[in-house]
Amino acid sequence: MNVSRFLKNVILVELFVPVLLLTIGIYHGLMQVIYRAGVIHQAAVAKLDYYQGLTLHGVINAVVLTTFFAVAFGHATIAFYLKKEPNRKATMLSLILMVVGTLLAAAAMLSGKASVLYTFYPPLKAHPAFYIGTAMLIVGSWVAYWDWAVIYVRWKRDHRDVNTPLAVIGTLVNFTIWFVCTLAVAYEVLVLLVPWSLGWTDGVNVVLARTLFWFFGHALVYFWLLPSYIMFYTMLPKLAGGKLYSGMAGRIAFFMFLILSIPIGVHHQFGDPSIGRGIKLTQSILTFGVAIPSFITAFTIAASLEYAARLRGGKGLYRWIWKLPFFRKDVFLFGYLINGLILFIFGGLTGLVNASYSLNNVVHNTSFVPGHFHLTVAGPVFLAILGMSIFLVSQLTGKKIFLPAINTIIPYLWTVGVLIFSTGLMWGGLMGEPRRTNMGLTYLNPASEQYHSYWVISSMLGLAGGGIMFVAGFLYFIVFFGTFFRKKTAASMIDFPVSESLHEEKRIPLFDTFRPWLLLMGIIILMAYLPAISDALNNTGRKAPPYLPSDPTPILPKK
Ligand code: HAS
Repeated sequence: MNVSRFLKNVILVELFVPVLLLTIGIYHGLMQVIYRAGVIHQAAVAKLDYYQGLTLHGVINAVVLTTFFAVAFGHATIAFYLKKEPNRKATMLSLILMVVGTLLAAAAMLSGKASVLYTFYPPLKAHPAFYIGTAMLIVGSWVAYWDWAVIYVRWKRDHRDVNTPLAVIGTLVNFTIWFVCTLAVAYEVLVLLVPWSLGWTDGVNVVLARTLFWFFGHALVYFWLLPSYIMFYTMLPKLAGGKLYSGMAGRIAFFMFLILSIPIGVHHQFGDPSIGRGIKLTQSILTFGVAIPSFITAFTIAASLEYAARLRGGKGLYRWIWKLPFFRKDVFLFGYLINGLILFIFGGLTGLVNASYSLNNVVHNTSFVPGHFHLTVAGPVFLAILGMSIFLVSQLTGKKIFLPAINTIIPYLWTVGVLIFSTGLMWGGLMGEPRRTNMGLTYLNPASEQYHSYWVISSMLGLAGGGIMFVAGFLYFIVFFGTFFRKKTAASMIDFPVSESLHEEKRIPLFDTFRPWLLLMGIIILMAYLPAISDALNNTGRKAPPYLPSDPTPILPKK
């Protein structure tokens, strides 16, 4: 499909800006493992301290990159499937808000005035520019979503009896989850944090702020994940040379995410004494519910891959796997997506450990948690972003991929790195290794009284894995920027691989409409969150004194 110059440029900017920032994000990923393994015993390197680096790493990699990518991929998906480009004014407004917001937040972080990590829990306090910038980034992504919703409603009016393409359902489900969950964080930022940060109010209800954050925070992870799911369902079977085993399974999975992604955020607050046990148990059970669409996806995609491999002559119970196109340069996207799926098997299993109300007590706030989330967000999410960004840049600029052989091995190298890294973190976590801690200053500093030899081997594994991930990330930058800046050889276009369905499935209108699902979503959210918010308002306890991220003791008022 041909795309206008306008849309092409917008998508390219939305890929280029976050990938440029990602160079900072990845550098700070490497610094994290170096600090934590006790290789250096300093609070800062090159005038950037540990918590400033961790904030840059989390915000750039997990918030900026993912949001820009979701919007860029959404523009491409809506235009490709509904054959309608987005409204230019809305798209420009969205882009400007996102870029200016990101620059504001980046300035606050780089100047050291917002070392509050990506969760920005009060009583850690950031400069107002950090909160305002993040809010602008989010509002910019809403503008794109509203415009796609209008395009979809008009398209549907003319195609009442035609199934909406699965990729469009996935995109709209994803941004609906995003819109609803970001309302809570917008309230937290605009009503609680910005006035507090400006000095207009002298205290914050910390429990309420955290509850509003996690209303957003866990749904956020599905906002990261669903673009990858769109690729797994609509592209991977085709890339493998086969068909999608069931399109209906994909629809069911997306609508299940719509109703279950938000009302589970309290599973991040199992250790929070202000929230009642009944609510925690309810949200723990709902969390097991949100794993169901991923199990559906696992079986559907595995069946689709087996079908493709058998078409290529694959035999045996498992031997067919070797017929899949793992290292073919022309379908390099396959390598990025399949590696993401393999990592997600372990990411999903460790998520289920976290979700268990009782087991969570063992792993909460230990390095087990980053072990889990690097198998998810640095797994299927990040690999799909890397692969698709190279795919889109090559197609939109009409340029051949730079170093295609290197491009093919990047996802494998990354996967080996993540597996080693996460094993180290999770192993250490089970031995009590804390997360978010510069262990080089204390626990892994032989000169410190707090030296703790238990975590030497696990953190060394983390360092080895992190080093491999850094090399893979570096190679990705070479391929991405190399492709971006080479000579054009073809016309600009978007031509996604499109998987056909293996079976002819009857159209069921319930799985091609949003209304009943939105209603159900609202009911479940109210049931799960009204009691949690009530507890957060009523069991606040004393106001917490302010803290610095580098010191676990409060900053006491001067006498
Ligand atoms: Fe999580 C903490 C529970 C999924 C990200 N999670 C986090 C944090 C992040 C994160 C960032 O209940 C830390 C937040 C912080 O800073 O404090 N998570 C879950 C559960 C799932 C889950 C139950 N998480 C994700 C995803 C993420 C993500 C996805 C990012 C994208 N998580 C938790 C909990 C905590 C938590 C607690 C709080 C811990 C604490 O105490 O602080 C589920 O959605 C997982 C379901 C997934 C599956 C896997 C299905 C497998 C598939 C692959 C199939 C493979 C194939 C390949 C087909 C059941 C789909 C075949 C291969 C061939 C070669 C043929």
